[in-house]
Amino acid sequence: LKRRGIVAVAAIAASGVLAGTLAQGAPARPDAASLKLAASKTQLKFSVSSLKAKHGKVTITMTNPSGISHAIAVEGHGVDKDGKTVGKGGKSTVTVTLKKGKYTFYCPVDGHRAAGMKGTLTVS
Ligand SMILES: [Cu+2]
Repeated sequence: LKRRGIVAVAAIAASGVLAGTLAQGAPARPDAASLKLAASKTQLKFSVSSLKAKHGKVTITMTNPSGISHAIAVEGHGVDKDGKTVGKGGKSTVTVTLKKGKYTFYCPVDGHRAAGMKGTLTVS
């Protein structure tokens, strides 16, 4: 997460768009947030049950180290978007534009959300 954030900030700084803002400190609202999580190797769970992001464009990437296929999806406030379903070693990514509020991230594979493969994404 940290490394990606630095890369994103560096890219923005290189573009010069937010160079002035960055000179005064971290921008209050970065252009895009990049969140990462993983599926559990052994259970129908994610590595985290909550995520936070600033409003705007948010990308969530899930890595799947398990032998069961999983995906990442986001739902709430009229948003409902699924990433692709991936097997062991794969990555599922979803990019959404979110307003402030609470959303649910979950695995859209049949039965997985009900089994506990879900969490809360709080957007501020
Ligand atoms: Cu799943």
